[in-house]
Amino acid sequence: MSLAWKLGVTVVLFAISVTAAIVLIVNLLGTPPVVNFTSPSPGAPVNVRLQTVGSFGSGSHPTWVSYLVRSPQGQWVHTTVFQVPEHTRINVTIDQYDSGSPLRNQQLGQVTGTYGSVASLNGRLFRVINSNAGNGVGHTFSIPSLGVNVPLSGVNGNANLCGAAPCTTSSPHNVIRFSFNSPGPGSYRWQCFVPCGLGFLYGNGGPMSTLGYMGGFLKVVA
Ligand SMILES: [Cu+2]
Repeated sequence: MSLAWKLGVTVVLFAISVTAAIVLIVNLLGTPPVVNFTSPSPGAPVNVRLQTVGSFGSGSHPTWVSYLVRSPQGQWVHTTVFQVPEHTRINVTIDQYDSGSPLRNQQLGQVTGTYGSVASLNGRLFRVINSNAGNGVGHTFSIPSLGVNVPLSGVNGNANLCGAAPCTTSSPHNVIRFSFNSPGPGSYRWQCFVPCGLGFLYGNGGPMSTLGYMGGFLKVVA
């Protein structure tokens, strides 16, 4: 092996490792915090509360739609990553503060993968939402690998909507509740399937493709 060849290989390997290090650092820095939910007693249901806002209102993307997670201590955290125990009933409450629109795919108007394949909207059970009527659907909460999909009804767009997170229940909102069983340990991708990234190509860029806004991970631990 000539010296030039050795040098060349060294330079290439160095470049690859530097690139890998940069990618790793960017990813680590870009990962939103994890909110950890534990059972009050072994096997007992876990209560998770989320909110969806039409515009986050501050930070690097104030105009973006976003989910937030309320910590067990009652603090709203700007993240979409939360952790639950395995094989446990997860009771989810979502305060939905955003307006809605008709779904492009009506199938996403169906509630699937939850206890009884139902959810409740402001206390009333439902199995499907006709998004072409009323205020449409603002977002969905969907965990594709678990078959979970819940459409979140929009609020009246002409109302005085909350424009900065965290929103409080004094702003117009819908309360959606449902339960599902957590699976075995792993990291499960969840996301909204309404292309709600206003101003991005087909609505699928920006918040739709950024962790911490319209998608995240359900982390399940033993
Ligand atoms: Cu959305």
